Amino acid sequence: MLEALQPTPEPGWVLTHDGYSVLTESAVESRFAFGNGFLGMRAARSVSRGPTWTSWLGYIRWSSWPRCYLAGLFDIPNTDPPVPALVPIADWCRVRVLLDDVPLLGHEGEILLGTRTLDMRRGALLSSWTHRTPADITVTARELRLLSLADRAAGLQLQRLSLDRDGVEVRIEATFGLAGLGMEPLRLEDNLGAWRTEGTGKSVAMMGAATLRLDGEQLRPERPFPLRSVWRWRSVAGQVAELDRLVAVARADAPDEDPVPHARAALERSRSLGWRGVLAAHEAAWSARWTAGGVEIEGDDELQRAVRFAVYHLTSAANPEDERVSIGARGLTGDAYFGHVFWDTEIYLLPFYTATWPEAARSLLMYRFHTLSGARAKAARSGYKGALYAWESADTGVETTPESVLGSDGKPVEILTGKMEHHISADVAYAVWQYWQATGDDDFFVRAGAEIVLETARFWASRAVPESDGRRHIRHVIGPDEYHEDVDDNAFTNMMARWNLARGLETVEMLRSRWPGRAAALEEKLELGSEELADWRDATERMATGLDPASGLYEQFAGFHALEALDVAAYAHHKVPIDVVIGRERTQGAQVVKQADVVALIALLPEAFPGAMAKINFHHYEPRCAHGSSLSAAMHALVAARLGNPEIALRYLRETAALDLDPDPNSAGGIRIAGLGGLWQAVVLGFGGIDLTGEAPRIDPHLPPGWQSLSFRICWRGRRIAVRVTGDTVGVGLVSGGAMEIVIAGKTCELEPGATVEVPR
Ligand code: IFM
Repeated sequence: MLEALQPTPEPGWVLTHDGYSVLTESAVESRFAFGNGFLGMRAARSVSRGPTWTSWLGYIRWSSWPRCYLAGLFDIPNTDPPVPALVPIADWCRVRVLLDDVPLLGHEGEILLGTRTLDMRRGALLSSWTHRTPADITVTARELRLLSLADRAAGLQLQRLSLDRDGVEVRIEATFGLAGLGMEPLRLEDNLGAWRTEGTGKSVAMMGAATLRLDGEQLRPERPFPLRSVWRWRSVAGQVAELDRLVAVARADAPDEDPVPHARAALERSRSLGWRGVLAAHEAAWSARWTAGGVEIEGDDELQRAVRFAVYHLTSAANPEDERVSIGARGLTGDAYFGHVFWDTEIYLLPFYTATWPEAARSLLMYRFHTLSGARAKAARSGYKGALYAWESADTGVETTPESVLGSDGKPVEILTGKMEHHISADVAYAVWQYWQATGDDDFFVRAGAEIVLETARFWASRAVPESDGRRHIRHVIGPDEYHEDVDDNAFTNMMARWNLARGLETVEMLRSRWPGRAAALEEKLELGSEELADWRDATERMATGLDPASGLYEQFAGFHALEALDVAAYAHHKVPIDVVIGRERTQGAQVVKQADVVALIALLPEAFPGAMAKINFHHYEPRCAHGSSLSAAMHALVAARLGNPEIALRYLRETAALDLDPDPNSAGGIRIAGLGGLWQAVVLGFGGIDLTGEAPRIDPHLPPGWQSLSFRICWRGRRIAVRVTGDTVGVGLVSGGAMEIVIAGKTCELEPGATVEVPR
């Protein structure tokens, strides 16, 4: 077992945290979280943290927030307002150690060593600690925990423990902590637990199988209670106890479905492999993902580590096998935002999955297909046609944004994003289109994607109202810049809407010419007639855009330029967001942007910024941005990199990297995964200069000074391509798939299977 507990030796593949602080523990637990898109687990200590059930936190801080999440397991808790939230499942890694009947607890005695290591290469959390108890017994232990990427229902825990004393009564309990919190028990027997959510009628089954060996000899457990194995022995100094625990988890979404047989089958699979087999399969699955999605930077260790951390969490968050779930704003690493799904997924995460893991991208988009009915209902309820996706979405696609939250003064603050942040509908359509372009997955497009594009286009035509000035306007919205609410003609929203309408028209044409049967069926199902299509055309032609043709500048929304000019940089040193410093009212009256808005539009629709327009708009809006969201810096980095401004790009990239890698207490609620997706985009799409939107991929890199090389792989229409950019050359190899064309630094090249082309930069 000892070998399995050793971290990958290369320092660039591991993150290490020593010690323990009540102030940062929760953030460390997020940062070092591990998962497989079905299950996610925070990196809380498994042994010595003690119970964590206190509820009143007036002047006491949480030190630890142990949580295991199961994607899609939503229920509505007793909160006000009542919005669905992920229900935690049992903490299957909990181990209690009692020495002479005294529990080993972190806040008692002295922790001589306490190190957690996130082994990103192996997708495993490793720990080692040495704890001297008040009775002067020293316990030394090492641990590995993982959630299998090879079999998403499976988890594994290995623990190796020894004492420095003879004659101590040792008692080890492998339990399931917090079991059934917020759910009603259905079954509790032997090594099986099953629970059901109270409101939504979903259920979860968990099974465990634990073995303990003492100096290699298996010890018989006592089974005093379901889901608890207890071993006792009298210690001999230096004697090694090795615990291995397999766990299996299954979810059922309907009240008449039983998850137990699925959990049982999963446990059987793991048992037949044994823990070594489970570990080996998991490591092989991670290795395959690193080959497909890894990014290598020579010449910048800090960003190398950051991009690896990003790929680690992005890989841990997705599940290509489940079309009914998507990725929440904090993945499965924390409670913030209750597991809700935002535009973050389509705009910040999808590019990574589309380019490196198309199966995962497809599932995420299918989630939007399965939640179309929720989006249709929201549009209809708001008086519009087509599909208006929920700003915050859980499992059904119904809008789940809380209508108000408590402000710092204890008074409720109305949340308008659920009512007004409509660009989400175009964002979903955008991701569908990007995926389809890059993968050529016609089956997806014809079966699901086209309907999303058509229904969202239909929404925009009903949303953009013709007015007496001859334009169609989209009033009363919130753009990505959420500091300004209830604005008219947000350029991001209107331009994305126009793009969505144009793709809707293109979809109709394409379906009619390539898949006439499907076109007829869809047009009939959606009752889409020529009059409506003419209206879409009119909306694309007459959409208000806020563009001043003389200056080339888009106005972020109608009236933005007339707001108070503010020296945003003067507030950069504050630890809290600018709207807290200057107040909500002043923020709303000022030219201060919460996050990339027009700048995000430059990234998404570069064709809307010909010639010098991209630079003009970037340099206008960049100084006005206060980066009050974790999504912002990465988008600025991407645009700056594409514009060939590596200095600004690197600055924003380092800011993004710091978000969850630095000891920032804001990570306590989970890692900010959109920032991580943005980081990958800034490196690969920005510095790497990848563009997968055309009939052939284009590569136009902008390597920053100091980087000797940048290497990564991407998928394109069934092929896998390896890219290596150096200061002088761009090398591209076709790793798998048939011959293709690729445009490298403006030069069209033929790529043959197995061959590499190298083009001078
Ligand atoms: O979706 C974002 C939004 O753009 C800014 N606030 C946080 C949300 C979730 O990450």
